[in-house]
Order: sequence, then structure tokens, then C-alpha cells
Amino acid sequence: MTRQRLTREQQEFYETNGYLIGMPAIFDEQEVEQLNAGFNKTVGMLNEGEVPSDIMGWHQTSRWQYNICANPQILDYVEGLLGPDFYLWGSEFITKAPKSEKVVPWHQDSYYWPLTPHNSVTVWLAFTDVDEGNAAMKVIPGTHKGGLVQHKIADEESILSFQLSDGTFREDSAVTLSIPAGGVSLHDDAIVHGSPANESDRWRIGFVIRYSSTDVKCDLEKNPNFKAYLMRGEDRYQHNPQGEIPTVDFARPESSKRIRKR
Ligand SMILES: O=C(O)CCC(=O)C(=O)O
Repeated sequence: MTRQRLTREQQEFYETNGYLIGMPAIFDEQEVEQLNAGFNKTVGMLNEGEVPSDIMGWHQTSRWQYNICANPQILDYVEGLLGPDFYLWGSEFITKAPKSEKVVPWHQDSYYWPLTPHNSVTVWLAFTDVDEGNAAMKVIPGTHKGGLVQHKIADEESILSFQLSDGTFREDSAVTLSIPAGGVSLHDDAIVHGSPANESDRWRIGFVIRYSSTDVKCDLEKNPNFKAYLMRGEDRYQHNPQGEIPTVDFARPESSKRIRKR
């Protein structure tokens, strides 16, 4: 595709609502096949007892994943929201097999992250078509402006550790982020979002990438493995340790179990 910048209208929509969809797919059908071949190869590297949603932060060891995170079109979109100076720091697969009962409970990302100030964008890259039928992510527009809300320990079927209590937001205004395979959505770190169980007979595979502007500092006592990879511009703050770009296409960190703090 020809590279595109976000329009002023798209930037304003994001600012008001805390998310953005509707951009043309970044990867075409053949590229999506290659993405899924890479995903399958990565899943083949999981240890016994690990599941695809344990693939977190492997952009630090896998050049294949790092290159996806550094895709120029993805970075153009992020630049349109965070400005010229920003870094990559997180990635994970959030997958749901057909008929999976796993849910991502309603939550705010920044409740989890020891990052200050709150100035981060998540790119949700669809490896499969995702829609209402196969548990696409939902957001509550505008909730990124309401500040952080207290979370409670999550229910057993949850992929995450914490969730919002009922009554802290209006679920009836939720918007489903349908995305074609190879496309992305963008969301703010404070927006309320989540996704239901996958009742369909289709896989639902998302690769989630986190970026922050260079003024954002991580509390390393809370996240000692945090590494910043400058993606655009310059890092005048030097707040965070810099990561080394991986050289091997498919390699994994020693341990990778998603920790559910209970
Ligand atoms: O994939 C999902 O359902 C949720 C993703 C999510 O929570 C996130 O990207 O922050």
C-alpha cells in the first residue's frame, strides 16, 4: 500500500474518543499469510505449559517480531498521535482459539503500567479478520479522559490479573473494533477496553504493540526488564535503558510465562 499519514480529522477523532479504526489494511493477503507462518513458527517455540498469549516481549529477542513493530506505516500512524520522538517497549500476542472461553476483562492499560506520564499508544495488528463474531476487542469511547479507576482482582477465565468493577463505566456505549486481517486499530493507554469469549469456530489472533513518547519514564523497580527501542526522532530525556536490536529472526527469551498477579 502507499504509505499514509493520519489526517487532522483522524487525529481529532482519536483525541476525543481514545481509539481509531478504519485505516486501510497495512499487509496484503500474501503478507498476512507470511505473518501467520511467522506466528506458527513462534508458537512452535513455546515450552510445555505455555500458551500463545505467553508470547510477550519477544521483540527483544526475535528480529521477525521486532521488524513488525518497526514497520514504517505503523510508525507513521503512531507518530501522528505521539509526535516525532517515541520508542517501542512492549509487544504481545493476544489470541483466542475457536470456542475459547478466555476473556479480556474491561480494564485500562495504564492501571497496569509503571509509566509516567501517561502518553502511550497501542497498535492492535490483526493476523486474522476480527469482528463481533470472533471476539474482537471493544472500547468505551471517551473513557481515556476520565482518569484511572480502581480495578479489582480479575475473574478466573480472564487472561489478565485485574479488571474494572461493574458500574464504573457504561458498557452500553461500547464500540467493537472490527479489523480485516493485516489491518490495525490504535488505542490510548487509559481507554476502558476488553473482549469477550470467542464463541465462533474461527481463530482470533492479535499482535499488540506498545509505544510511548520519549518523555515517558518507566519505574524499573516495578518492571526491571523494561527496554526502550527508539523508533522515531531523538531521545532527549534518556529516561530508560535502551534495548539491543535482536539479530536472530526467531529466538525467544528464557522465560515467558504471563504472570497473573493474584
Ligand atoms: O485483544 C484484546 O482483546 C485486548 C487487548 C488489550 O487489552 C490491549 O491491547 O491492551
